[in-house]
Amino acid sequence: MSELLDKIEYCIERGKVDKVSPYPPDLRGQDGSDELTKIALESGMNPADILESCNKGMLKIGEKFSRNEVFVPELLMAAKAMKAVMAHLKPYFQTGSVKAKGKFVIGTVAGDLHDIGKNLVSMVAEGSGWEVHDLGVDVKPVKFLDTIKNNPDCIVGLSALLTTTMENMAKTVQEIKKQYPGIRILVGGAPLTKDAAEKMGADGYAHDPQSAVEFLAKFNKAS
Ligand code: B1M
Repeated sequence: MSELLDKIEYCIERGKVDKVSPYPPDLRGQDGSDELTKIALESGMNPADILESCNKGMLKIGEKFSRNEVFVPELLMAAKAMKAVMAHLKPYFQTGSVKAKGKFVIGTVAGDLHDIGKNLVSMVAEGSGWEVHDLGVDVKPVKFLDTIKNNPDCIVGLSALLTTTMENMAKTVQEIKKQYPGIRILVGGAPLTKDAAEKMGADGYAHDPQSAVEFLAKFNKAS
C-alpha cells in the first residue's frame, strides 16, 4: 500500500501525469498520478493519505526548484500531475451536508498564479457544505467587490503564494473592508502568518484547508 503512495509522490515530483504522457521521457509508458490514484482509491486507500503523498512530492519539487535543480516547466508538470490527482479526490471532499452552510468566495490575489492550495481549500470547503464561488487566479480587487455586491452574505477567502503578492492581498483586504466593513475575510497561503494576517486587517488566517473550514464553521448558517 505504502509503495503505491510512494509512487504517487514520485509522479508528482517528476510531473508524470498519465500513461500516455511522454513526459518525463524516462517514465514513458508507465502509469502516472492519474492511473495510480485511481488504483489507490479502488483499493480502499484513504484519500487524505493520497493527498499527503502529493504534498510531499510538491515539497520535493519545490526544494529542487529553490536549489535551481529544476525550472518552471518542471514545476508546471508537477502541478499538472497534482491536478490529475485532485480530479479523482474531489468527490471525496464533496460528501458534505446537502444544505449549504453559507457562501464562500475564494480566489488567488492579483499577480499570483498559484492555485493548487487555493483549489484544495475550495474543495474541502465545498465538501464541508459551503457554496463555493471560486474566482480563480490573479483576481483583482474589483472582481472580489463585484462578487460581494451580488453575494452580500458571503465570506471571502484570499490566497497568496508569493511574498510579493502579499502586498496585493493587503490591498484587497483594505478595499473590501472600505466598501463592505461587515464582510469577513480569511487569508492563507505559504508566506502568510497569523501576525501578517492581523496586520493587513483580515478576520482570520488559516494555514491549511482544515483550519480554513474551522474558521468558516463559526459562521455556519445551517446550524
Ligand atoms: Co511557484 N513559487 N512560482 N509555481 N511554486 C513557489 C511558491 C516558491 C516558494 C518556490 C521556491 O522558490 N521555493 C516561490 C515563491 C517564493 C516567495 O515568494 N517566497 C515560487 C516562485 C518564485 C514562482 C515564480 C515567481 C517563478 C518564476 O517564474 N521565476 C512564478 C510566479 C508566477 C505567478 O504566480 N505570478 C511561479 C510559478 C509557478 C508555477 C506556475 C510553475 C506553479 C504553479 C502552478 C499552479 O498553482 N497551478 C508553481 C508551483 C507549483 C510552486 C511550488 C513548487 C508548489 C506550490 C504548491 O502548489 N504547493 C512552490 C514551492 C513549494 O511550495 N514547495 C512554489 C502545494 C500546495 C498544496 O500548498 O499552495 O502552500 P500551498 O497551499 C496550502 C497552504 O498554504 C494553505 O492550504 C494549502 C494546503 O495545505 N492555503 C490556504 C493556501 N491558500 C489558502 C487560502 C486559505 C487558507 C489556506 O484561506 C483563504
